[in-house]
Amino acid sequence: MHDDLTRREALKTAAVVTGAILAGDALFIPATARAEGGLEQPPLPYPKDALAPANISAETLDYHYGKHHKGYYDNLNKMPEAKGKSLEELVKSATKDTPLFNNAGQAWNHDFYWQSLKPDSAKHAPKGKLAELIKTYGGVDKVKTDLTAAAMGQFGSGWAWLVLDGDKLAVEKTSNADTPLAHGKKPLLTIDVWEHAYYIDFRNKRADYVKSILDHLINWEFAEKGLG
Ligand code: MN3
Repeated sequence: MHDDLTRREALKTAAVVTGAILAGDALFIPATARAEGGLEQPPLPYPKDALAPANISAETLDYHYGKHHKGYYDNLNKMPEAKGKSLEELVKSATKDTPLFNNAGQAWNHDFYWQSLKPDSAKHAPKGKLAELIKTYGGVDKVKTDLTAAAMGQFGSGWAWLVLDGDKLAVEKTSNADTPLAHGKKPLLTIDVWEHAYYIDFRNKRADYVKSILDHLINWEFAEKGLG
């Protein structure tokens, strides 16, 4: 854990130098900030056991962050066509359903997913512009109900999203590595519904995993910052 924190501090310093985005204590570094030496998987914004009270175990994060997510970065760094480009550029420009798009989309989506979760976030209600947009949408409970429906309605692997579409909130789902970023929308929050996200802790019970996230981990502050 100490090494993770040290690394995060070093990346924060690098972010100040290169103009990367710091979202509170969390770090979301556009890959342009470190494109020289290839794309680098950002550190988790919390210790690996931080989500355990919400039943997402350190073991899950060992595999999900340490194997699956890392694997997408490793794959990208072996692809000549990815060289010198930021992750966002790759997601927006690569042809869908190619290895380049799939690995870039998955790397980006997971960066975003880790930031979409925050230990003990149930204490924090949406505020400011986000609270206004949610009111127009129909309320926090409607956002949660619709995110649950999107997560449960995604057949097979994919993602459930809260996005800004024009000037309104929308909830949607994407398959496999697809992402609203590639469709001109602004992602605000995401829930990974690939089985690797929940199978260790929840086995086949995707609904329980989604409920645990929405009850305990969904990071409204990150969504607020995403609105700018
Ligand atoms: Mn995943």
